[in-house]
Amino acid sequence: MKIERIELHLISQPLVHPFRTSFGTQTERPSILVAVYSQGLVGWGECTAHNKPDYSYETVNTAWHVLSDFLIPSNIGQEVSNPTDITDGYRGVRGHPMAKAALESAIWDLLAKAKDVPLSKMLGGVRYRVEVGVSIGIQPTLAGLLDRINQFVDKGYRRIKMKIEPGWEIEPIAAVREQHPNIKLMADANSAFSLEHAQLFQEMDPFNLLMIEQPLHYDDIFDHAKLQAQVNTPICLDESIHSPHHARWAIEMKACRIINMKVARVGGLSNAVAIHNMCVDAGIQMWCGGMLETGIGRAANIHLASMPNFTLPGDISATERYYAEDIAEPAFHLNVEDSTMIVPTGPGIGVKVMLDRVKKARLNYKEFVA
Ligand code: OSB
Ligand code: MG
Repeated sequence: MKIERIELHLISQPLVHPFRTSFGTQTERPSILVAVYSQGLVGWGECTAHNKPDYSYETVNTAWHVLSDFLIPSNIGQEVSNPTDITDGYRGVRGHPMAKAALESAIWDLLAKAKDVPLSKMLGGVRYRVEVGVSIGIQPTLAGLLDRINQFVDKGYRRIKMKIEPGWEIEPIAAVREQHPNIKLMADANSAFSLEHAQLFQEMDPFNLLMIEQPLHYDDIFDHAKLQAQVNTPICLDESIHSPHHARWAIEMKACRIINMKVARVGGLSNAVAIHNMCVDAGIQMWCGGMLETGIGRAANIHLASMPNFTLPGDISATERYYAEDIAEPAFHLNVEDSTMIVPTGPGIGVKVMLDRVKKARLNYKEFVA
């Protein structure tokens, strides 16, 4: 099918609760929504870059630039029958995985809709429901943290991820573990520590954490390998894995036992599938990460998490945990009996984008016609 028209919508939605990680606090979530039109169908993708280059070097402005000036011009008017048809045009563009993933995901959605199958089917998904958890930001007080975690446990979440940073680690982890001796608990440092903190991570071993996520530098693999050799708790890499190459290096160097898969971080679903298959062969566990996505990105994440090697609960929470009113319907809810979410069964990502809401939240718009 021919890519007839592409739209970019830059929106911003307030988060229902501020989200603090070691790199900063988010109160508003910008997203670039990419819509690809062909034969009366529309495929949607979401770019998860932030306003600031904090989680990664990409921002909404760099992604807008790379999409508008390089990626879209190389794809508009092109015939596509397979998602990999379009990534050929990306070879000349170094880096910028979040920009690439947004457009590439929209093409996957479009092609799945053209075939009239759910995205999960195109990806080789094997589950109708996926296990999920919730990611809890750094809180002003310990009492506040326990309170917030209890709220989510009461709602039915059975896997809790807590954010850590230097000065907010052992004490809050110990306090949460004391209150919830058996819950699946993990800590995400978002690159806030260095190898000199190895002893601190050894002290975490007795808390029986599911994993420690991205303790060291955002582009490091080498030091993570040294740290993993010194701690019993599995290390999970998030920020450091940008492509199948990085995944292979991390696996061969034994830098981690688990990989957090974010489509945006690895430049698209095709790379996500390649890393998934590499992890199957290497015996590396995976789970689906989150970037506070709108219903578009969250839907894609749920489809992805239905693949066989996503054996650990994902950072995929109910819509109400992020937004008062999201731009896609239906909203996602948690199944309280087993802390799961249902994989949408409609064609493509299986959610309906509410254009009136997109327009209400919109800060910028651009259209490209073949
Ligand atoms: O490190 O996993 C992370 C959100 C923004 C940027 C980085 C991260 C996160 C989360 C949120 O932890 C997970 C979610 O979407 O619920
Ligand atoms: Mg993380």
